[in-house]
Amino acid sequence: MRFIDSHTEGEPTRVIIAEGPDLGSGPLTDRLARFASGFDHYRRAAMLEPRGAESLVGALLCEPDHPQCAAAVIFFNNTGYLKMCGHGTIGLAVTLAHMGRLETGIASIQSPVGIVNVELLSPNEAAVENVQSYRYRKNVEVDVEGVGTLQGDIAWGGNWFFLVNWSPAPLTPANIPELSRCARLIRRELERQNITGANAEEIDHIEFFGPPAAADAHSRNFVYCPGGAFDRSPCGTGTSAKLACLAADGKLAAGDVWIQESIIGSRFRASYRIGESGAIIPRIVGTAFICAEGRLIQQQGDPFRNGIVLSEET
Ligand code: PYC
Repeated sequence: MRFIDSHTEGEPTRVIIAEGPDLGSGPLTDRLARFASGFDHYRRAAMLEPRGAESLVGALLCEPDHPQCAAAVIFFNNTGYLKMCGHGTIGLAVTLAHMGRLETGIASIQSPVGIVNVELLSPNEAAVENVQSYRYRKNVEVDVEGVGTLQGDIAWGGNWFFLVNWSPAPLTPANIPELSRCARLIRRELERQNITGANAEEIDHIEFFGPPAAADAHSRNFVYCPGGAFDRSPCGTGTSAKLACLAADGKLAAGDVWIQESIIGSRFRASYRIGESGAIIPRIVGTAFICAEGRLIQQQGDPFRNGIVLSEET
C-alpha cells in the first residue's frame, strides 16, 4: 500500500493513495461494507502495530461516485471504520494538494455519511464544511461507577459524541491516562444502559471540556476515540458536535468564531451556518503538515503482516 502521512494539529492521518483494497464500483456506502466484510486485513495492516499506531486515522482515497466530487474517502482506525473525520479531511486536502490534485479553493469530497466541502486556504491550511450536525439529547444523566454521576449531551457531528461540560481531572497532558480511564468507563456505561445516538447508533466518542490555556481560545477539550486513543487535535467531528450544542443553547450565533483547543494545546477555528433542515453546518479550519510518504511492505512469512491483534490467548 502506498501512503502519505500527515498530521492535522498533531493528530495523524495516513492516506492510502494506491495499492489498497479493490472495492469495485458503486455507492461509497456499499464499498465501505465490502471493505469491512472482505478486506479488513488491509485496515489492520495499515493501522495496527508494527506498521501503524493507536493514534493513526486511515483514509482510503477512492473514486467518487458523485460527479461533483473531487475525491471520495473511507476513514478507519485501529478498531474499525469512522463515519466521518474532520481532522482527516483537512489532512486529506493537504495531502491532495501535496500530490498536485487539489488547488487553492473549494472542492467537494464524498464521505460515507455525505458530501463535505473543503476549502484549501493555503498548502497547509484547510477549512472543512462538515455534514449537518445537531444535538440529539440534552443533559442525559449517567451514574458511572468509579467516576460518579454526570450529565452530558448526545450530539452528531459526523460521529456520535457524549459531551460532558466537566472533566474528571484538569485537561493537561499529564492527566491523559486518568481522562482516558474515565472516558472508557463512561462509554461502557452508555453501552450497558443502551444509551445511544439516533437510530440506536453507538456513541463511540466521549468528550470532556474545560477552560482553555490560551487567552483567546473559548474552550479546551479531551476527546476519547473508539479505539482507545485520544485525539491530539480538537477533533473536527467533536468540535462540530460542540457547535451543535452551543447553537441549541443559544450560546453561539451563526457566523461567530469558536476557538477550540485540544488537550495538547493545538486548535481549530470553528463557526457554523444554518442548513436547509435547520441543523447547523459547521466549518472547521485547521492546519496540516505532510510527515512521510512511502509504501507499506508485507513480506511472505511475516506473522504480523496484517498487524498485531491481541487476544486473550496471545
Ligand atoms: O477529527 O473528526 C475528527 C476525528 C475523529 C476521530 C479522530 N479525529
